[in-house]
Amino acid sequence: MLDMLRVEAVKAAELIRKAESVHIYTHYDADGISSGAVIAIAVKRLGKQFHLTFLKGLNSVPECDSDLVILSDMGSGYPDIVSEIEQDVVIIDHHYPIGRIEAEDKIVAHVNPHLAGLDGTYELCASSTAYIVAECLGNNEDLTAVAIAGILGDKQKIVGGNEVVVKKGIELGFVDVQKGLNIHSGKLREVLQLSTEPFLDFYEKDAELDEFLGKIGFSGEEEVDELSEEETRKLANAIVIRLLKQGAYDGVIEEFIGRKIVLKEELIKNAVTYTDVINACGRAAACSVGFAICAKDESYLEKGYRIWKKFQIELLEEITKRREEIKEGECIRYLVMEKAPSTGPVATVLSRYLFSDKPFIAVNIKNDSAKVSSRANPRIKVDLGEVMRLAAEKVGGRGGGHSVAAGAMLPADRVEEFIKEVDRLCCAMLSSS
Ligand SMILES: [Mn+2]
Repeated sequence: MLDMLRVEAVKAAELIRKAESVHIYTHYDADGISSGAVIAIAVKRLGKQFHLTFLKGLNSVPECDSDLVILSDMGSGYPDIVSEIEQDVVIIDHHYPIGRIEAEDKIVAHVNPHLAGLDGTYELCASSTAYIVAECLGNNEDLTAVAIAGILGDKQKIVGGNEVVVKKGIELGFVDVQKGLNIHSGKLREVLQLSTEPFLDFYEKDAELDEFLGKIGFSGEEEVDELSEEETRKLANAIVIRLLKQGAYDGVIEEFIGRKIVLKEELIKNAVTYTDVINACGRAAACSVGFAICAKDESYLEKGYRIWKKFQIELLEEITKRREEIKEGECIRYLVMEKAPSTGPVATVLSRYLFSDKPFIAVNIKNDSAKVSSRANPRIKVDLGEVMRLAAEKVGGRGGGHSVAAGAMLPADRVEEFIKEVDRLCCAMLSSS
């Protein structure tokens, strides 16, 4: 099924082999960091030097001296910028490609599942696509484990292309899928309290948590990884009931129940924790720590854990505060914040676990511009990538992304107009579906 994608991956691998120096530009989230790491490690194994730069987005032509530019988890949506790059370019991305890349004096290898007739929204992310390229560069099968951080980080499914990658990791002993729950390892009480995937709404709700634990016969001191099958089942049932009561999207249930993924050779074995730590490093402007963990540099592990815990508590504080500020449009829910520490993670949790019946739009105003994160789920028949693009264009901004997760940037003084347009577009899509 990956044949067409491999054709382009082979072309990318040829460009990488030919290049003397490589500069990788990647996104700062978990998928960006892990895809950047997969490619960087594969390049290093060829004995080549690489530069790695983490970007929030591809806003201008990257300046570099290397003779090959690799864009990872970005590039497909910016044909104008890619066209202006002087060097040969490898794009490893899963965002929907738009426009046409003009490659007059250079070679462009564009490895994107959408261009190979594959699903880039749920079935292949940047890191699993990067793994397909790494596979063409040598014996890099251990990097299947690193790629899992991108799959989980981008909330994709282990089906299609992702499944091919994960299965390879299992076959060769780098990944193990065991019966259990897809939650963090550690003491049950702390795991439930700090969890945001799934978000169980126990943060600073000790009495409620005590009651929850008491009802199913736990003290909270149990180690999650040591629960018996019967205990795990009991816990899972109680969590499902709680999730449904609090308004979670029911698709999240199958994501955390039944199996847990173990990365046998990585510094952090629990795949959920591995992903979360890398994601938190990205959000905390410490991408290099996340990268170091992907590259198995043990000296960064403790720092990574520290960053993660701090990030998790800040996120929970932010959720507690912001859920009171949510407004309702005709067909959407939205949140307008000023100088909030983050937009995407809050929008993700609120839209998945508390308000999953309508598209959710979070706007963060900083100085003159507003950053927008929008979220939906497959039950809501809207294409947020398209909504963000059209609504942002209308107000002099720029937007796009996936159907269930998209974003935009726009002038701060036009937020109101933008929200109205988003609402109108969502209503139109919902009524025509
Ligand atoms: Mn991605």
